[in-house]
Amino acid sequence: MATNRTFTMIKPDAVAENHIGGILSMIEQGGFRIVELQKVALTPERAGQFYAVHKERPFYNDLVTYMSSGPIVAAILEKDNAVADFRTLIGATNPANAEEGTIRKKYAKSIEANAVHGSDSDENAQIEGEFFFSK
Ligand code: RTP
Ligand code: MG
Repeated sequence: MATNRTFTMIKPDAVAENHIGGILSMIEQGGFRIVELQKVALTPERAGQFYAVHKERPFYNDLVTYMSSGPIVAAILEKDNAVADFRTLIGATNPANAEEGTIRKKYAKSIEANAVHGSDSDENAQIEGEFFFSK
């Protein structure tokens, strides 16, 4: 089951600019089924917890400030090969390097305000999904 699921967030910039519908539409068009969906605001503490893996990175404090700057949309998605296929659909972290047809190419504004999150492994998809949606 877990191998067919991934976790995503629509980040604060994309929510603020009314791109929830456009992004969810690209996700569904991409063959993903939305299993869970929730709009929620992260406190700096929760955002810091979510991205704790990046604690030592130079962009960590900015990232926490950004991710708690406004509501996000969290979702669990289902599809064969979900984690890898979703990373392909969202495109490169830096939108300058994102391919045509990807969510970040269309909606990301910068390497930080890059519209969406996608889990990077089955294990993290499980952990991140449980961070928002209790089992
Ligand atoms: P995500 O985890 O959000 O799906 O993004 P990702 O795997 O493509 O990138 P990652 O290396 O995990 O970085 C997490 C998020 O931190 C912000 N970031 N800012 N200023 C910078 O150089 C920088 N680098 C990364 C982005 O919001 C990135 O998505
Ligand atoms: Mg990542």
